[in-house]
Amino acid sequence: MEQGTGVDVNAPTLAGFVMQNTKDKDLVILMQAIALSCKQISTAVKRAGIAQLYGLAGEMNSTGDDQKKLDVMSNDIMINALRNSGVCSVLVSEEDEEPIIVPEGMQGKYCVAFDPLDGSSNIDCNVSVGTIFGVYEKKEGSTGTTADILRCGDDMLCAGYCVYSSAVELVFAFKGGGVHCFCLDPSIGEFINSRVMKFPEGGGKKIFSCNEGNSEKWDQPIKDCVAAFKIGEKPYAARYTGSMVADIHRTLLYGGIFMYPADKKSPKGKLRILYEGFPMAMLIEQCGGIASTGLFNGSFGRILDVVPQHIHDRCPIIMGGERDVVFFYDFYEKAGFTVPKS
Ligand code: FDP
Repeated sequence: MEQGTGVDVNAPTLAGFVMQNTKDKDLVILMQAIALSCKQISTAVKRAGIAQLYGLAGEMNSTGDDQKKLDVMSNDIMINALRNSGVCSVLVSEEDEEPIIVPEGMQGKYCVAFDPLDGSSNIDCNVSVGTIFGVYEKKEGSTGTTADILRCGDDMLCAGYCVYSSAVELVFAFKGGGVHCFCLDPSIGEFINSRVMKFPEGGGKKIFSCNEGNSEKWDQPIKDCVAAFKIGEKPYAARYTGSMVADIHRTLLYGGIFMYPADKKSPKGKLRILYEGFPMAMLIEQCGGIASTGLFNGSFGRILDVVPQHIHDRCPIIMGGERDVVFFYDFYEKAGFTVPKS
């Protein structure tokens, strides 16, 4: 910090961090494009009331949800930034039915799946929303096709999210590395490395996070597990914003478990694999937690092992600290299922 000025002449910026850790200039360019998008989306979210951006755009997106004006704008922001970055070949967005193949002359080695504005049902009431992304490297010799991105989560190179809240924080990890948080410093318009993310020692706060309105359709062991969260001398606290980014951000920082399980009506759950399940699973695992599908197609597996068949495929999600996911597994074990051993 330069004395008396409040200016850090050696600010640990996102670009500097990526460069130092990877020496990959293309990845620096990619992260700069994502960071620029997040800054623009954050500004749009903040000005939504003034700029009349609340409300529906009048269409439905690829997965059948009503599109909000901010959804459409955030999608345009991401696509423009990534397509023009020169380092991407295939883009998959929650808002677009088909993958976007970058024109040949502008292609680069990365493929990005993203949800430009997740939690959009919360936009109009000013609850936190976010952007989620997962990055793959194009297969050798590929000219950029869907096959470059329809791969298991373990093939992802890096992943992250940006949460638009009282502060704007971008959280991301390289495969196999730690999880780092960058806070947007509005005075210089840059994301600055602010903290390392890790599950609290011992599991942290006992919090469960799910849409209990769906409980009638859940398996009996999930119903039993959630009932058990609520009893005893020190029951779990219930926290659910309905914005995955906000719920996962809290889970990583405070501890607890987030669940969007399969149910009788939706055997694949609700959340999308490529741009919700995979990026969050990578961050949860690298923070020391467990990211499971719960009971899915007859068994329990890691989310990162799933191979999506379609770009908008869904999978059930049970993720959080080890203490709490193991607690969840116990109810299936008691019901006679074979569950993973940690
Ligand atoms: P939204 O529909 O508002 O965009 O998949 C999107 C998502 O929000 C997640 O962010 C959130 O966790 C979940 O859906 C909420 O679903 P429910 O409203 O069914 O609880």
